Amino acid sequence: METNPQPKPPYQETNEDTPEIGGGTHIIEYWAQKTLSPQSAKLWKTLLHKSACLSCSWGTGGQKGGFTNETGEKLQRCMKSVEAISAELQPGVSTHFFDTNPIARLQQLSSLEADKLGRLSFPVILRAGCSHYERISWNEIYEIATTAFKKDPERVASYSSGRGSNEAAFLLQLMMRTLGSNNLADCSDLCHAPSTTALNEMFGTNTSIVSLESLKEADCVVLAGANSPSNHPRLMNELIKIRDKGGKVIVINPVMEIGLVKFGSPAFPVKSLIPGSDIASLYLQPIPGSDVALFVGIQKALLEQGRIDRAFLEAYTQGWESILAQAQTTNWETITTTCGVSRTEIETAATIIGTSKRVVFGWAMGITQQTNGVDNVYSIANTALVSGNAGKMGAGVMPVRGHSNVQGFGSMGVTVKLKAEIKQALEQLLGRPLSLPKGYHTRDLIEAAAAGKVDSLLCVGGNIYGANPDSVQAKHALGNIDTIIYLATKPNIGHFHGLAKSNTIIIPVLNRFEHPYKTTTESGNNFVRLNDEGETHLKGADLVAEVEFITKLAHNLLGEAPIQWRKLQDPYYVRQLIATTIPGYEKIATIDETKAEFTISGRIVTEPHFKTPSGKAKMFATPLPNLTLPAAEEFGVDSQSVKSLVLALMTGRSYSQHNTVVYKIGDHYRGMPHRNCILINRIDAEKIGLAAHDRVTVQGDAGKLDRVEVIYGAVRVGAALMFYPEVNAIFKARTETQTGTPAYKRVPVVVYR
Ligand SMILES: Nc1nc2c(c(=O)[nH]1)N[C@H]1C(S)=C(S)[C@@H](COP(=O)(O)OP(=O)(O)OC[C@H]3O[C@@H](n4cnc5c(=O)[nH]c(N)nc54)[C@H](O)[C@@H]3O)O[C@H]1N2
Ligand SMILES: Nc1nc2c(c(=O)[nH]1)N[C@H]1C(S)=C(S)[C@@H](COP(=O)(O)OP(=O)(O)OC[C@H]3O[C@@H](n4cnc5c(=O)[nH]c(N)nc54)[C@H](O)[C@@H]3O)O[C@H]1N2
Ligand code: SF4
Ligand SMILES: [Mo]
Repeated sequence: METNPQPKPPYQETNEDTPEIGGGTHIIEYWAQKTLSPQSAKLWKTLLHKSACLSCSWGTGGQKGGFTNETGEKLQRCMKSVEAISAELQPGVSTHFFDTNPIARLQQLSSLEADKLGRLSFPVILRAGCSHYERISWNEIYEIATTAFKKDPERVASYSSGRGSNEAAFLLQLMMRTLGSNNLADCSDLCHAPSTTALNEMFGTNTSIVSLESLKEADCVVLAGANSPSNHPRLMNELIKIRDKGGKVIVINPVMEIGLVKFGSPAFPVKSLIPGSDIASLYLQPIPGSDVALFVGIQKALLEQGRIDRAFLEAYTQGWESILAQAQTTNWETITTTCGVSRTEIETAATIIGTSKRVVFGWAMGITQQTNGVDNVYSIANTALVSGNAGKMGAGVMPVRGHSNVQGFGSMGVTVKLKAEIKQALEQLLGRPLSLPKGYHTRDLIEAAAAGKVDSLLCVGGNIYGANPDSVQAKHALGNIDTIIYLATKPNIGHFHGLAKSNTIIIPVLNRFEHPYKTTTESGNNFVRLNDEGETHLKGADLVAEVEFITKLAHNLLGEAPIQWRKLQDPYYVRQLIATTIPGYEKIATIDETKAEFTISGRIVTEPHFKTPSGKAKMFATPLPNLTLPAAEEFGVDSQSVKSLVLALMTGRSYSQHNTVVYKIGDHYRGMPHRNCILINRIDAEKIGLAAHDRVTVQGDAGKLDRVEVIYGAVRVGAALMFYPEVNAIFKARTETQTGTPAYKRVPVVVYR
């Protein structure tokens, strides 16, 4: 077994093109270039607008100004936010564009090219048998949409992406549920659904139990499966401050991400920006998909070191006996061969955790996008509990969430797993019982559509085509749906490949800083932001607000009783409904007057009393995963005649994209010059005689990509990394057993020349 002893990891391979630190002056150059460009006046206006950042769930912005975080600190706006805003400030797509470009040509566009077309500015339709999208009137849109959603409620569905507002999300689920449909697929199904499920079982809450304020009191953070320097840049400021005060950061990631080793933050221009601040005190590089083994190992080492907090377990938790028994009986050999991390390293991690006073455990997609994602989260939370790190300030479990308002969508009930309390409140509102069918989450929706069971689909944002595995299947499945309506700000490849059988409609919408009224959003730290009114730069464009579209459609479908949909066109009234139906959201009722942004009540846990029926945290044992990879022959490659390598491929984001939207083709920090690259370890490459920059074929179980450039990187032996959405073309969905989340972070592939 190739293990990875600190302090000199063998996997710290870099190439000549990678910088020495993450962040750094590169960020400032980008800021300068954007903020001094012709677009700069609009950009600054938007940055200063009182609304939550469009990009990630860290939740910067809001009423105290665009640069403020949830504890009121300034200088918290990162470059990713500028990237997102700049894209939204592009000019509109011209009226002639769709007339002159047939769908066949649009299908040639890359994700970057599709986004660069500009803002969608008028509604268009692609009718069955036609070669071009054409402009469509609002009357016809509502006619088609009303007919489409009058169908059997089990055959209609929605998909959403957490970009919109709480108000739009609430209305979407209210409309669908009033119709009798529970088919509320959401991007969180592809993302943090395993966190939601696991946290709910263990703690009786779906979200982080740590606030930003509480994180600041930690003296140790364990960050697993998260590339935060790129995806949640302002979390880095907190890690820098924790290191500065003598605290520790343990990073768990098969890839040595440079920004998690050293990060130069503009928030500390003198001491951090240029030299860079140390982030990881300990960097562990497990085999992809093996985190359960690593965390069971940490539990075992805590046990052996006498650092289990038994008093805490006995008083505040249930099921701890089986966790300790598992740690005791699982032998070291099994643990280290499963996760590929040495016993010494695991023991070092345990010592750091066991000797710290307050530890926060954070994680993202490396943990959830696995077939055992729920177990992964259990194993992290078990480790927190056995070390007494929950139910006090400065400690706890913190899923680092995705889209800027994805958590708000879940809170509003956009999920197939509706909370009993919300269901009851909705029943009261409707004055009748709701008998809800099981409902399709995103993967079930794709499967149901492929089987011809879906007639109509409303997509509130996102790119359901590009985000799903097996692009051929996704295209075929969407092609079986009669009517698809996309509400979107900008064109994406899904609008050109995810085409319905009869009518595909793209409706251009206002974004967060353009609405004619106030809206709200919820951050990953459970903080509700109020977004002020704004206006769009797209003069003369024909845009609609999501709230307006949904309420008009709902009115056509459902009339004015018992819900007065037309009144709900003013989101003020939606907030009144949210206040009475969504637990913890009471304060939203008065937010228009008070302007007081707030932490949702009942979410942050600083006392060892949990929201489970017994008040105790419930622990679940976590079987170690069996992580074999198929032989090359199983991909149809003859390993006798072709030199090949089977690897566990992690698929994710480059440093310059937001999900399926690519902003720049290269990844500066990983030294990957374009999208068609594979990051692998030199040791693996040399096994089959490959040199850096050679071109290879990467093949999965659904297809292959050719002429992929080999990039040597600090990724552990046996693993590799590539970018989505492009790589979604080559593999079928293997999914998390409880939530259907695709295992995007452990895709078996074969690599050959
Ligand atoms: N700029 C920017 N910000 C974003 C996004 C974006 O695309 N761009 N997307 C938003 C969304 S929706 C989300 S969900 C988040 C995503 O945020 P992240 O989860 O940080 O994003 P990923 O690129 O999926 O990277 C996950 C990390 O997991 C590691 N990893 C892979 N497999 C394993 C494993 O088996 N174990 C462990 N421990 N680690 C593993 C990878 O090496 C990588 O560093 O970011 C949000 N913020
Ligand atoms: N292989 C692989 N696949 C993955 C992942 C992975 O790590 N690897 N990650 C998964 C994850 S975590 C996620 S969250 C999904 C992301 O999946 P989605 O959320 O479905 O996709 P996005 O790329 O975020 O959607 C981008 C589009 O949203 C629209 N949009 C932007 N702002 C707004 C707005 O304000 N309103 C409306 N209505 N539309 C707007 C724009 O048209 C833009 O093109 O991808 C998943 N797919
Ligand atoms: S950390 Fe996230 S929320 Fe904060 S400014 Fe950056 S992208 Fe926006
Ligand atoms: Mo996500």
